[in-house]
Amino acid sequence: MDSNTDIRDLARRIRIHSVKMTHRARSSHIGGCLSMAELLAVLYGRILRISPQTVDDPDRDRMILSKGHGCAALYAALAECGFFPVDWLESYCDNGARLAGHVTCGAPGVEVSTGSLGHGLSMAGGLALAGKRDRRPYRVFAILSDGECDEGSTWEAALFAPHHRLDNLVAIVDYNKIQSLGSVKEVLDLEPLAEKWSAFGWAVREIDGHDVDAVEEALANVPFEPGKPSCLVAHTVKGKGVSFMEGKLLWHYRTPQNEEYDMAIAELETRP
Ligand SMILES: Cc1ncc(C[n+]2csc(CCOP(=O)(O)OP(=O)(O)O)c2C)c(N)n1
Repeated sequence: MDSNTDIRDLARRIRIHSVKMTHRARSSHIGGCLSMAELLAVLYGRILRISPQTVDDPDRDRMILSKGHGCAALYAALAECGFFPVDWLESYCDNGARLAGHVTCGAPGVEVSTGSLGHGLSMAGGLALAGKRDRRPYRVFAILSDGECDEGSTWEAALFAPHHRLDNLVAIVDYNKIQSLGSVKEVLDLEPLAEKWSAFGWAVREIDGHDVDAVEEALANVPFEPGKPSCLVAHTVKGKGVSFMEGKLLWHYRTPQNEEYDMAIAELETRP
């Protein structure tokens, strides 16, 4: 058993919960939950200096899921890591439940509400600047979607962070190449994406976002350069882990139903 078997298993459980939650709630966004399972597993399992006991500690690391429509995966990661009971996941999207259909403050471990895309990096930059000014040791991580890299507010934050030398800030782009109504290439091509972040003054690394060893090695070594914010461009596959969802635009909005649900769960439970 290699050292990251537990993290791969956490990623698998995040995927299984996400499929179950999306099916039960008849909701959307399963593809973008599945693409970032390893990113969340490595962050919560290995990297973040936060635990259920330190959610209010001023020195805790902050993690902002800027692509807030992927909340099922975040809630699953938090539940699996003990921030709240796993059975809360069954109330996902219920009227009045704490686990609403976009990331919502109120669930233990959630820092800020997100879901209106394009705001997460600005909030993360503000928290990182406050940390520097208050001489606090915490780091701020933000997971962005590639769709958010079409938004002006993201690039405003991208300008701001190097200007303030925020080397306590890490942007992780879940680069799954598919948005809600088309591929990134068709909607608004981002290439060369890593070079763009680099030109804005970030220290950038590119990895396979499903390779937990590579994700851990990168995130354990932030800042990538002293004095600069770090950007990790994580190449991922939308729908990863469920073969009939992988790379398919359909699974941005479609709810897995009946036999689709059974097939997805069976594959996630048995695939190595
Ligand atoms: C400001 C804003 N505009 C539109 C939407 C509706 N919306 C939900 S998800 C999405 C895009 C999905 O693609 P991407 O952002 O790349 O996410 P991922 O593929 O990682 O799920 C859009 C436009 C939104 N949530 N916020």
